[in-house]
Amino acid sequence: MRDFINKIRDCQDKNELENIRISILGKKGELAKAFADMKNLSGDQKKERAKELNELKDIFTVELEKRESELSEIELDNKMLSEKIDISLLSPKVEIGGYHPVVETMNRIISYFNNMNFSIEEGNMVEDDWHNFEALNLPKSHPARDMQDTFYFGDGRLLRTHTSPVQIRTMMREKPPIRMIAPGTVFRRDFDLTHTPMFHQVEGLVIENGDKVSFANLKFILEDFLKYMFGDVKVRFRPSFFPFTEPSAEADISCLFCGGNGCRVCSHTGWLEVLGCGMVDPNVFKSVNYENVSGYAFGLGVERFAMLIHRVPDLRSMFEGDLRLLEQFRV
Ligand code: 2NM
Repeated sequence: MRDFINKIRDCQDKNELENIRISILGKKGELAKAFADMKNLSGDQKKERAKELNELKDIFTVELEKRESELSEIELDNKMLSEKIDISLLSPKVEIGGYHPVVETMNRIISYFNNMNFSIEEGNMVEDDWHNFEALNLPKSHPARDMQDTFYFGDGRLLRTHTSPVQIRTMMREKPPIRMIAPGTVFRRDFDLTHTPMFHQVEGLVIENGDKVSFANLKFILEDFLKYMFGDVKVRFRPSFFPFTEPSAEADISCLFCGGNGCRVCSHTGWLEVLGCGMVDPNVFKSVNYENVSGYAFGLGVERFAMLIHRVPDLRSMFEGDLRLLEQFRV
């Protein structure tokens, strides 16, 4: 009997187990034989033997069922193992893009003036002499109109050299009060270490009826703006000249590289020039037929802002599309 139990427990295969079952419990199996052999026994012995054999039958049945379910489990485990799919395979790497530093800086500038209730105006990159120069008090002999600086199409059209024609068109389309900025691409025939033939500007214009707008208003908003853009810097205004403003000024911030002590970047002055501004020249108002108004205007180069904010030393890196630079601006 021990032999049969061991045989069942050692069995590794369901078919073999079935054969074992038949050899024990089958019609011609060992138990059937043992029952048949009882015919020679006397009444009491027969009863005793039958009880014994029935108990054996129960034991074998339990053992067989136990082994059967063990083998089923092993079979299932093997099946699962052999049919396993490796879903851990890596999918192709997804490259996530980001804004170019110039666009990001432009968006930040726009966001400041948008919050200050300025409208965002756009115009055309292809302009005419009147909107780009004449209306802005740039006399015919002014060096900024020189063939050297402007891309001309030869038919009276040109690529705008600043976004100021947008201000002119806005002033002619609307009437004061005006509170606008003009962000956009501009073009100049200039290409060296610090100049590229295409770059980006944001110019701003505020006009009110009467004499409500003063240089103090200009100073306040531009100082606030520069601190928003550059953080904890000092701001100063220096007298300057532009044909379209009078008086004119340039705004400097304390050098971001040396904190104002003087270094190569700020030419040992402690200051960095960041924008031009002034009170709109009366001749500009004459061009657009405005009377009895006051206003200020300003303009800045977005590439220069982006370079200073991100401490990028070479302007050309803003246009090369080098991923080693751009990857650092991923969102
Ligand atoms: C600057 C500096 C100073 C300016 C002037 C005007 C307009 F159209 F109102 F006359 N728009 N932008 C201006 C003034 C631009 O850029 C350095």
